Amino acid sequence: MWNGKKVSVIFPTYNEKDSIRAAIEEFFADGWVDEIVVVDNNAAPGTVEEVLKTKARIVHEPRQGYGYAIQCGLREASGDYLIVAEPDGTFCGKDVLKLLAYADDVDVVYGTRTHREFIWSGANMRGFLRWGNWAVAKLIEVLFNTVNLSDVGCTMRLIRREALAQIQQFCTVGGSAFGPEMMLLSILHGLQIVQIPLSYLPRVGTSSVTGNPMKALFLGLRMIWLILDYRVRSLARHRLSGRGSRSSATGVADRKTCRGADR
Ligand SMILES: Nc1nc2c(ncn2[C@@H]2O[C@H](COP(=O)(O)OP(=O)(O)O)[C@@H](O)[C@H]2O)c(=O)[nH]1
Ligand SMILES: [Mg+2]
Repeated sequence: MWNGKKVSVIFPTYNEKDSIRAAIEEFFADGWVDEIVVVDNNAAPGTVEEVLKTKARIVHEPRQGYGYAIQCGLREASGDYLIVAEPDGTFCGKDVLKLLAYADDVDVVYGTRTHREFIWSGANMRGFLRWGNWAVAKLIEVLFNTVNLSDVGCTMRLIRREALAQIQQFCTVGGSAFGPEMMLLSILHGLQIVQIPLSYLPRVGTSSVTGNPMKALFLGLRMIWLILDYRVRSLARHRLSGRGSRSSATGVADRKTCRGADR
């Protein structure tokens, strides 16, 4: 509980059998988190048994993919503040407090993993991955004339329930590019956002996404395509709807009234 608001954490799980129990216990440890919803996305054998040893609730998402898992978790969680993270040891439970500290002021608090001081020794956030995430985030920042962004792939974030209600129906991405889609939707819908540095630690077990450089490259290209697609479509809709004025926050249309993001 934070300032009278119920706090939920959503953990998708696919290949985190050896870290998920410790992650759940760590995220509950400081007392801010009221509920953890684990989304079993056809997870590795033994994962469910590990979760059953904790206070977390399990739901199952049969459609394979990070985006489907998160969308399921966001539907199932009952909190006022909804925190998405990963149970693979890369994020710290104590960083929940960093997100909550901004949650009373903005609608969505995104994490970033590209600040050198917060990248732990051995974490998979060096060289190409770090600068690639930074560059694609800058692409969003420039194309959408939005707030300072420095990471497009950080999966730890907080969204307020009312803010989620504005964008939830427009989510389309079932795979790993769901994170940037949520970011684009929040910008286009005029939500107030901020991005803050979070600690990034070495992963427990094998990464099935950015652990492979070729997979990471293709995911980066997919994200760039998504960003350009959203930019072109939202400008076209804006033009067709005849709105001439630009919002200082989004550069697209009036805040709170823009529905140009549905695809
Ligand atoms: N690869 C993969 N990850 C999934 C899937 N569904 C949910 N996830 C979650 O996506 C997150 C990212 O995967 P991970 O292997 O840690 O990749 P990394 O964060 O890029 O190293 C993890 O929390 C997984 O549990 C899926 O179908 N495939
Ligand atoms: Mg991970």
